[in-house]
Amino acid sequence: MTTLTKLMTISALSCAILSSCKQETPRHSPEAQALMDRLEKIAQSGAHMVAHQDALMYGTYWNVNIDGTQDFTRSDVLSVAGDYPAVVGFELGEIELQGEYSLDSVKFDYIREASLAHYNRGGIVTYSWHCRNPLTGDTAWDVSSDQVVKSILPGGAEHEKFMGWMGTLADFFLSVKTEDGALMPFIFRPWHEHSGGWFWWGIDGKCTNEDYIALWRMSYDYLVGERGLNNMLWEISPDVRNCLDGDMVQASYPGDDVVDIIGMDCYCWKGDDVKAVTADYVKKMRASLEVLTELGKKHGKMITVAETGAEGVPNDKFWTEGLAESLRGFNVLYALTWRNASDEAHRGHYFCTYPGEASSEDFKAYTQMDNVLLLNDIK
Ligand code: BMA
Repeated sequence: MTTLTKLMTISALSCAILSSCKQETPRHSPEAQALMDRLEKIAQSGAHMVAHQDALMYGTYWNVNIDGTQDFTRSDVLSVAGDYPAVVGFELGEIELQGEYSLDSVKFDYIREASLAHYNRGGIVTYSWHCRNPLTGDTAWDVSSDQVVKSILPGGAEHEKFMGWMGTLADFFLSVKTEDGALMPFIFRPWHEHSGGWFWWGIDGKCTNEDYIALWRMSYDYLVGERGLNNMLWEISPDVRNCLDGDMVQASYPGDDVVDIIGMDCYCWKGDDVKAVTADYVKKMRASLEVLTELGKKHGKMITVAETGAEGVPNDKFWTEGLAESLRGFNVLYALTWRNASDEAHRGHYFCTYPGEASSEDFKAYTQMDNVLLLNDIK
């Protein structure tokens, strides 16, 4: 080999090495890393962000799909507290069916626009996905078979079909672009409440820990590795039921390399004695947050309350006596109250407040506490 040929071979080899490095998707895009840094600062401050599901799509007595007010400026939190929630959750269930509307009758086009509107105002977006049952075609709550996850893993009969569903989800994510053309950074929270047995991906009888981990990692490999979606932070959020079980979280944990945030879903249940019910909720939240804090430390992850609230807010002091009391002293990034449904069929299915609602004054007082952050507080 002449010196020249040697040099050419070496340079071809280093090009090959470099280009293979280039093809490997970095864990986080610069925008996702900036979001991560921003969130870490907030998490360490001891304050937590107010978060509300579908906040810009509808509220108890309004709905962008119906009212035609598609500038996404309305929110029940804004109407009561004078500012938007810092974090807005959006639900992508049924995007896999390739229709125009989500399972909650929200246009996907509006979800994209509202996400960007919130992002452009300085807010943070999180997406959940109540994906249909790929084996039966029924809803996410169809737990008639314990073979669903197995059937969509590589080699399973529904694998191709399910990857097509993931493809549609990826297409949506790839369409959410900021003004400068970058993919909008966001938090993705798939396969949630997996500690229960009410979703087809639940480890309580519907799928094994191993298959759950395989599902998570397959989702990650596809969305990030194959589709290049490294603009998202991955959040896992088991349901606490009586109290978060740390061993359960460990056994079903997909790995530090594919998780950025560990959250928990914890609701306040119903009962005649609203004060006693609130006290139970506080107890359950605080005990679970102890466990979550330890898990967060162990894995070096931020922690959140990914879903919470009391349906119909029966205690008009729920916010100060329930939520604020639960979070006191913990370093929680955000607490997301579930949706305020607007349709007649779901009347009473609200978890936050709205103007004139019995707990609205208390909600306002809660949002005025020093450690509670609305949108303007995180800018
Ligand atoms: C549930 C309920 C349902 C809704 C689903 C997905 O908790 O609010 O009505 O369809 O979340 O958003």
